[in-house]
Amino acid sequence: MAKLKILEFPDPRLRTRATPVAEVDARIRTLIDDLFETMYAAPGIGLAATQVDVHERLLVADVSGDQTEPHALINPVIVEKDGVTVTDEGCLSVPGYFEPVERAGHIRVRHLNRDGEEVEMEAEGLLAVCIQHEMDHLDGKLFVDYLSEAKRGRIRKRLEKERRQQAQVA
Ligand code: GNR
Ligand code: NI
Repeated sequence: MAKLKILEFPDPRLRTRATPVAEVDARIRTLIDDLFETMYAAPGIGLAATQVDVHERLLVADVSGDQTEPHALINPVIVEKDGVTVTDEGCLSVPGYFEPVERAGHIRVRHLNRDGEEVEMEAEGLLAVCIQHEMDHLDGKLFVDYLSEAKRGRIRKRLEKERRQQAQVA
């Protein structure tokens, strides 16, 4: 198992559109294990492969709070969505910022599981929000894209400044 480095906004690699996983093999299962380790260590409730600079359609999520409900979704597609919910979202790639984002409140997602089987799952509440947030990452989209350009610009400036200061002491 390995903890991976998480890319941070405005890194242009976060804008990459991921391509489908061709085969669920040992490499993909190792990547899933590493995504869980990285997500739990952060700590976070979800992580997309895009965030660790792997541009394949794969995400993990666990909103249980005690690491008891791990979900790994490969090539996910939303086949049904309804309702609207607004959540204060954060992102491990935008550390320190939380802003309200509107999402569907209930979704049905078709995907491959870690055994390569095509399955569907339903999600609502925070898990539904998290899966939609992760699927956005796979398309190169971040929650800050739903905010005003002014707000996104301020966040980008502050994160760039922090990064420069970190580089000075490192
Ligand atoms: O840890 C995370 N918390 C979170 C809170 C509200 C809405 C979405 C999320 S996902 C985030 C982890 C992350 O950045 N996943 O891409
Ligand atoms: Ni995120």
